[in-house]
Amino acid sequence: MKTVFSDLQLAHAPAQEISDGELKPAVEIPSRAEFVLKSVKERGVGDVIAPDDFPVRPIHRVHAPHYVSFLESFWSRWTDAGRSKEAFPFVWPIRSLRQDVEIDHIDGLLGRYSMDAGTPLGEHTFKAARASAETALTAAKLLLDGESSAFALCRPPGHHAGFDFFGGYCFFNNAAVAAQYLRDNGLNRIAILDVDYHHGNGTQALFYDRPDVLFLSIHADPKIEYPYFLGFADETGEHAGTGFTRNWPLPLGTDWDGYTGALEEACRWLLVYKPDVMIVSLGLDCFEEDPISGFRFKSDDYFLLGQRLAKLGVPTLFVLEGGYAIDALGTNCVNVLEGYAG
Ligand code: SP5
Ligand code: ZN
Repeated sequence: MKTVFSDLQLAHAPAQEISDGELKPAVEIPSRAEFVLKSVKERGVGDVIAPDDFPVRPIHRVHAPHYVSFLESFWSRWTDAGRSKEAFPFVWPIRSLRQDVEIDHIDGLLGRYSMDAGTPLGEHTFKAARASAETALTAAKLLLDGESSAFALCRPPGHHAGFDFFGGYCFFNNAAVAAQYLRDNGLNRIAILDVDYHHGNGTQALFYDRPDVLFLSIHADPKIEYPYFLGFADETGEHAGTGFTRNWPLPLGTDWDGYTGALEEACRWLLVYKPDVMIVSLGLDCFEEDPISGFRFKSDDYFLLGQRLAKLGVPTLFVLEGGYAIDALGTNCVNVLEGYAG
């Protein structure tokens, strides 16, 4: 299986994040990607290739052009305003505030275009996020060219980012950009299986009313875990997309045995849907030692996950999402890929 990776993705290097009422060292950091890359090379997963250049169009197919421009121009506007450190949003246009005013102040814009205060933006965030999306696009192209699987080593991750907002360490929704690209290049049915510990709210929202992209997500119960406001079992799609979203919220402490029931149900939906390609939003934060998560996967369980997905017999694009137990991240990730490859 080929891996797609770009060094530009390392340029987004947040120092701190807001968590538990404190500024703490950021967990979504460049070494995540470096550890995964190291394991991919050491364990001989396959060739590692750099992404192709893409026009911005495939990103605009998923994200509002004004949102893309906001990210692109962010750093110069931020520094023009006299700021020099990484940025955190701190005000949002919620219910009783007006949603319809045109914002021009950079602090207002940060709130307009975000969902949380836990996602720092820096000088190189746009460059890295764009490279991350192009990494996913290049991997998608490998499948169009006849490969039966590919691994997009994406960073920053993507599944919390939506049409016009960032959050949850995500800026462009890499899996969604890849899915739309596959649709735009002749494939009819795409399934996204999101196994990140957190619900993929951005991905779900992007495809909620569409039957051509099935969204399946297994994650920590949003009653007690980020992102809190989406990912409940009664969210199953709307309009033409009714029935094409499925959510399996699971309790804190879930281990592999507790997970397999939901995974089997998701696999049943996948077999019924018969996608041309399955995209796996591959978060590795269900791991027992993940510093911000509450599931109990062991490293060996990730082999089993890869093996189970291989049994579906569907061309598969793996897109890296979360996972913050840095030391084990490469091992866990390549365990999935090896389990899949057999
Ligand atoms: C892609 C991805 O996995 N994004 C996750 C974003 C989670 N952001 C919220 C983090 C809250 C951390 N709370 C710390 C709990 C442990 N004390
Ligand atoms: Zn996550």
